[in-house]
Amino acid sequence: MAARASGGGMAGPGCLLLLLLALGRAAAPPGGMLYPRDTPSRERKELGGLWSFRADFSPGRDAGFVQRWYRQPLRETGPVIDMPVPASFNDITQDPSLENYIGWVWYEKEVLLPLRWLQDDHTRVVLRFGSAHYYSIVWVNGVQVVEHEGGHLPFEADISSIVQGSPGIPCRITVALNNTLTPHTLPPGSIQYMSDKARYPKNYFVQNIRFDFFNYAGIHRPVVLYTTPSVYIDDITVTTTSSESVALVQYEVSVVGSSFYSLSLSLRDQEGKVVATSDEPAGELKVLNPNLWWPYLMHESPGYLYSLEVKLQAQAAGALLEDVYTLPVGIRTVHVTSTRFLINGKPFYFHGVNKHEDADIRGKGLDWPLIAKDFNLLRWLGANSFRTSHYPYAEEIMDLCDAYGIVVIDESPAVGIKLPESFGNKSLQHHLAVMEELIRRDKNRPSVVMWSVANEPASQLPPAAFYFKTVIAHTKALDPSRPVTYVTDANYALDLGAPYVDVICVNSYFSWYHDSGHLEVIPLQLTAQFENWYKAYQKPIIQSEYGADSVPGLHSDPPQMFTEEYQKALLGEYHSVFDKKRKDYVIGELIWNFADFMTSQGTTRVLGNKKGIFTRQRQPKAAAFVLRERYWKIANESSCLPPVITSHALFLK
Ligand code: GCB
Repeated sequence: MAARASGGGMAGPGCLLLLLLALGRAAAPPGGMLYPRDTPSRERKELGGLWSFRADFSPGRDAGFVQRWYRQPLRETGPVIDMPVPASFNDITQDPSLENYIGWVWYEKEVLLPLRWLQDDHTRVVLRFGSAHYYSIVWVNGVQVVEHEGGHLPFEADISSIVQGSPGIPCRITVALNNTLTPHTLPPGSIQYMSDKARYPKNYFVQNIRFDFFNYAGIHRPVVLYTTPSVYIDDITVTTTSSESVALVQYEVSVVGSSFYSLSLSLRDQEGKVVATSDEPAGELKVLNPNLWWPYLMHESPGYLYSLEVKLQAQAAGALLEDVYTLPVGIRTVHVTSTRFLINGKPFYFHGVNKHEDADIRGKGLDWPLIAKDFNLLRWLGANSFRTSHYPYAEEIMDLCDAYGIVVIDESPAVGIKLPESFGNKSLQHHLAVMEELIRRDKNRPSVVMWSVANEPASQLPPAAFYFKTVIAHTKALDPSRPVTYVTDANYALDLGAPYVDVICVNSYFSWYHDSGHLEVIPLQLTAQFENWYKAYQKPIIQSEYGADSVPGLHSDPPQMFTEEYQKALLGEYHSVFDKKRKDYVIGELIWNFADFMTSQGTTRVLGNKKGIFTRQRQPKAAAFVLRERYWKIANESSCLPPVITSHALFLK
């Protein structure tokens, strides 16, 4: 895709230098970062709602740091507006300069904590952000507690010593957030100053990006405060293997705060019956006649989850502390052969979608009605899988994939890596740290069957070979239990990273970006695409993107580009080739895209990308019905269920 410029603004050149210097932490921050849950020993408090907000429009975008806005309530340092959390800030007001803002914005929330959290030395209070895009610095009562780079993964800080020192007064949380992308961020971007004074105002600059979605920014996912005892379960890692009659759940528990503790673990089935126990920090739980975790439409009760309850007892300064954490566990295996993708030993065909976290008004902010609607649409469609294009999705979404049996290709935010400078050591170190954060977050999820380390990097450039060899080897070392891929652009004849992936994922847009309007070339070109890739690598192939834009309500027969008929006809041509090749080594098809989504403005985008089979408001276009018929047909052919399940299976769960 061509470079895309988003936004425009005026600021002194010095300000961005300040930003670039600030960005650059390489290692993943420590800690297990288990998802905060209410348990008998832990409480959580949601901080969603309206926060105070100000974008720093000072010429250097640095007034907040110069004047130290974090030292007092934000309203005392200038005007503030109400900003919802979670949400992107871009589409909340009528102000175009906020929609396209680049630089530091400031958020603040004051919250009163329960006294019982503050009076007990053995209680740990943690502040956690599900995600904030892109670079965050957080203060509590004026004291900096955490910095985090990256817009799609959680981060947290132990704030006990700050809040316990001042019980009874509200705790003030201040966040400075910067959405500037540089050649070394993920995704990368660059700032371009427009120095031609005849054409641009003084100090004018734009943010250039080479990915095709709007660079929404803000506190995108839930912010919570939660407690644990001072000796606590920091992390749990689970992997599973199974035969027909016995499964083994290998686990490891890590504890922080003391070396003197005892553990008790029990694995319960969905009826609450204990099926295995242990009191070791690491080991194997044996489950007889296991209920396996099956994908949606492959079994009448997909997404079977056991509960692993971990109880910790420890002595600390004369007190007996107890911590309890319960982790959902799905028992399943994943294997890749040269022609097949096997889940629990059975061939799995990905018939699914690519998505975005994207909607009117809230942008990329987590929204429960939208999440519920999307899962209902996925199941209506008969989709058994999706790829988290092009960044990790919210943990709340991933939880539902685990529970409903929706299979996930879990993608890192490495999209739009096109410039040689984004393949250097600084970018590489950051990419490795992001893979660590992603795997730490999602390693226990049965729905995640493969890691995707990037989308359409310029993998024909010489540094790509070393770069991807390193990222893929690191990913496999972190998680030997799952295959790894990255998603390649069919246009790159030479792909230097492909030798290292387990599955070839390829995106192509025949009769759209090439041979526009000529649907008749698809059979030839798509067949050649599959045959060439298979001949070169003998690895199974997923068509990880294909599609066409359609403006809902636009019609023409014979089909013309941008009509609903053209989108339908293009899909039909692709499907005939898939049907031939899925007998051999093609193991999946993921439509681009589930729904229309917002992009930067440009001559090829009409209020965003219109390749959705649903509109941005989640209404079906004609193509949705084509896909629905196809997916249910494939499900009926390949499932282990009695033949002819209908879409009423939707109501099974
Ligand atoms: C692609 C990209 C995706 C774009 C899509 C398009 O290859 O991976 O992010 O949105 O093409 O519609 O151009």
